[in-house]
Amino acid sequence: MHLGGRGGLGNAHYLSNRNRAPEKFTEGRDGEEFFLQLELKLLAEVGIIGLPNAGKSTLIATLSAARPKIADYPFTTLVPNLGVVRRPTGDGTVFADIPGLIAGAAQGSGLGYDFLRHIERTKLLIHLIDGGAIDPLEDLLVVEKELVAYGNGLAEKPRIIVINKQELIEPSTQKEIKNLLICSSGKDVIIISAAMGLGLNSLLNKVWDELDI
Ligand SMILES: Nc1nc2c(ncn2[C@@H]2O[C@H](COP(=O)(O)OP(=O)(O)OP(=O)(O)O)[C@@H](O)[C@H]2O)c(=O)[nH]1
Ligand SMILES: [Mg+2]
Repeated sequence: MHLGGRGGLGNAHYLSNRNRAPEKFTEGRDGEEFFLQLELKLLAEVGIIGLPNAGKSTLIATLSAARPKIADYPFTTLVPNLGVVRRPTGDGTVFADIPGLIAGAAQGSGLGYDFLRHIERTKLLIHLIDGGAIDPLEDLLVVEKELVAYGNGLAEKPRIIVINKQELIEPSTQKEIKNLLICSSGKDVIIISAAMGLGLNSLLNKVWDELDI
């Protein structure tokens, strides 16, 4: 960025009755040059976080008019997607789907670190876990560890834990996973299928409840 310096005084400034043709003037000052780094943080009220492939983009696509890329491989989402979700009152609430987090994200691994700062200003996190994963509890812990490592209050932010891909899991296994996650996190856990549209009302009711605190 370049800021011009103060202008000098021209000879007209020194014009007087006694000096009708002044030759005096003063030099202008040099300008200043400096670099400014401006950072834009997204303004979303709700952030959707989780490991790659958990179904975060599928969820925001189901809940809003956002149409992010969805695919069966990790790191499909490279930049955050915003979507507006309608409340029962008709107001819109902005949700952000951020790129998948992996172990070490807070130290710069994967894509998630750059985007963790975007959720610093959200009021609530939806922590999505693939219920069909080999070890959903481990998946919960990996992301929780990153929230703690990143700091800036992310670990203390209100967070709803959500198991996704319900229709892929046997009902008895659903209960088992849910109990494990409740015991580990001390929080209530909701099961949904973002792809089939199951459990979304329960999830949204919880979101609106939490946002009204
Ligand atoms: N069976 C089933 N598959 C789902 C569900 N939700 C998402 N998927 C699938 O899971 C895969 C990953 O979905 P995405 O929405 O791209 O996952 P993501 O969490 O955004 O992934 P990244 O952007 O890579 O972090 C896709 O093949 C989806 O179709 C679900 O409820 N049930
Ligand atoms: Mg995605």
